[in-house]
Amino acid sequence: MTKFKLISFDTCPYVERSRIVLIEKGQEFEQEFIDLQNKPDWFLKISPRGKVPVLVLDDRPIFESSVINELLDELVPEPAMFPRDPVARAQARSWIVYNNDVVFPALAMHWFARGNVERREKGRKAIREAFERLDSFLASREDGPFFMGEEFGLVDANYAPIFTRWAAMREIGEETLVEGLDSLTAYGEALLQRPSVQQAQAEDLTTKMLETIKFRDGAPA
Ligand SMILES: N[C@@H](CCC(=O)N[C@@H](CS)C(=O)NCC(=O)O)C(=O)O
Repeated sequence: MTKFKLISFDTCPYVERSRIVLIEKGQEFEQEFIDLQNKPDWFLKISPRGKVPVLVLDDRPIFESSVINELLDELVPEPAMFPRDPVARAQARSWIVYNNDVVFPALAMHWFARGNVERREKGRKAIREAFERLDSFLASREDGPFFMGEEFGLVDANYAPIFTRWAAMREIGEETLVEGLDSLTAYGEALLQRPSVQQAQAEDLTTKMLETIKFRDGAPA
């Protein structure tokens, strides 16, 4: 029996983050996929916000991807995915909060604009601003190729789903959002080469993303 059970949704980027961490930690895990349009009662009981991922560990549910990932790093200490130095660790957490609170909401605004041109434009502007900020941090660090240096860590698991969705952004002509941002582009390439990032992504993710964007575009605003 596997120790970890992840309540999942195929294309969810937050679930993808936890899958990356479980793979990096070499853990076998079970996944239970649920229909987010028709959430089962048992799920609503263990997920106060009705969101995936939820990690179920010995019948104890943990929600919020960032919390799940820190827990996994504590439970399975090797390979360590957070810097040991407390200041660097705090810095890593800060950039995770930045991604959760700024970058992902901007991406979601763009992807789910539902044909609302003004909303899509607002999302695009917010993405570009956030990307410029990330690029300047990445350009200022002393070593790479990952966010906090040579080692792949929790910040990287947090940011990777942006880049696994980038092929879909290219398809819809949004590749200019990274234009001139060389450090961010190089960082994205390093993430996409990571085996855990490749394994964690949903099959046919690009096609599914494009369908989602199209479906949302057709839906009433
Ligand atoms: N802050 C949460 C966000 C999770 C999230 O938004 N998950 C989406 C799917 S990608 C979800 O479950 N949405 C269902 C809903 O909001 O009804 C995390 O990091 O775990």
